[in-house]
Amino acid sequence: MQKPEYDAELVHALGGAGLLTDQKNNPDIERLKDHYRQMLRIRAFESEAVRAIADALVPGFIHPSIGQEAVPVGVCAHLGRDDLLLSTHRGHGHTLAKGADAEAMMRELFGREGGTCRGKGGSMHIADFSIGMLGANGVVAANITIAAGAAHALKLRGKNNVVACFFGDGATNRGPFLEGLNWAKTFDLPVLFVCEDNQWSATTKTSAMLAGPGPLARAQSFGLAGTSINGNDILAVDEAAKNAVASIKNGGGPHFLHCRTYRHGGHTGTDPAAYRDAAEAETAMRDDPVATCAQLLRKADISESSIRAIEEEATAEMRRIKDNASHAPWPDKRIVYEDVQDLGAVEAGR
Ligand SMILES: Cc1ncc(C[n+]2csc(CCOP(=O)(O)OP(=O)(O)O)c2C)c(N)n1
Repeated sequence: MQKPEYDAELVHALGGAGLLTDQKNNPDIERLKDHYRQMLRIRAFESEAVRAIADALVPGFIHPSIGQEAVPVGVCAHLGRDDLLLSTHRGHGHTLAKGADAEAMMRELFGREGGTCRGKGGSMHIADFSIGMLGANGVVAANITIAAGAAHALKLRGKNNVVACFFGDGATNRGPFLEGLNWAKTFDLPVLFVCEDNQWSATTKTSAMLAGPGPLARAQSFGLAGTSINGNDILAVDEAAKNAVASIKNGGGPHFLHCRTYRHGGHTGTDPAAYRDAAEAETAMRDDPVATCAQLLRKADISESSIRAIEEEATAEMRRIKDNASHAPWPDKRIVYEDVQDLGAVEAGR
């Protein structure tokens, strides 16, 4: 499904796509509804994917981002088709928000024909170059240096596009974080680094292994401009991403967005997160991006039935998609030898 276009007249009245003023007091309702829809689509997609694990439909691991939906939705609302995206092991939300076909993604999770990567990659390797999505990545922080490289290519080609690179708080403890940010700032490359700080690195509390004041300070130490925001507040993410993308496109160099959020479930779709303090989880989950957005819609006098209709539509879409994907055929075994880099080695049986 394509990302919906915004109403042209409305966009014109607001001075251009994404250039919204005074969002807090006077939010653009159609835009807010669209954010709500996209967040619910992500949540419904992942809820169906988690159910599909129990149905033995998912051969590999999945890492749901339920609870973190405002970050990809608010950021990707400012990306055009020719802007690029680098994602992580927890990448469904980023990929959907960039406009990927949800059924192709579900087929990919199930290893079926018609999957984003012809069923050969699974959740952690989804890529869709047709929408500028250069890849999820199962190697923590490895996408950061790839993003710097992609942005360098854009700059050398004289393109006025940005690369959005999402990663977790745990990734900021790895070497590629240093390498990627250093390179991006040295050459003033068009990268928006988005740290989704959900406080956890798999089963370890990130604060237990983080020296210094945290990810934003690390980015600032390289000279990057940046901000720390409540990543569960869709308006805050929308506003911060708007400013960051505008600054990058005006030649301001790389930008760092530190988004404080929370992973509602465990590390993977089957992890019960028993290592987590129940009181911490309960408090954090009260700041739910979807519920907060629904509240904003209510405040703007959107009826309960309209709000529910958006939710029901997203749920129905993803149920249908899961059902279709579960009936999709398996790929022809021979395609395993296609799309591989060193075909000579494969053919020689090495
Ligand atoms: C280089 C590397 N080390 C370890 C792992 C195992 N691993 C997978 S996800 C993860 C935690 C990553 O935490 P964070 O970057 O905060 O992302 P989050 O899972 O919270 O989205 C770890 C340690 C890995 N995939 N790659």
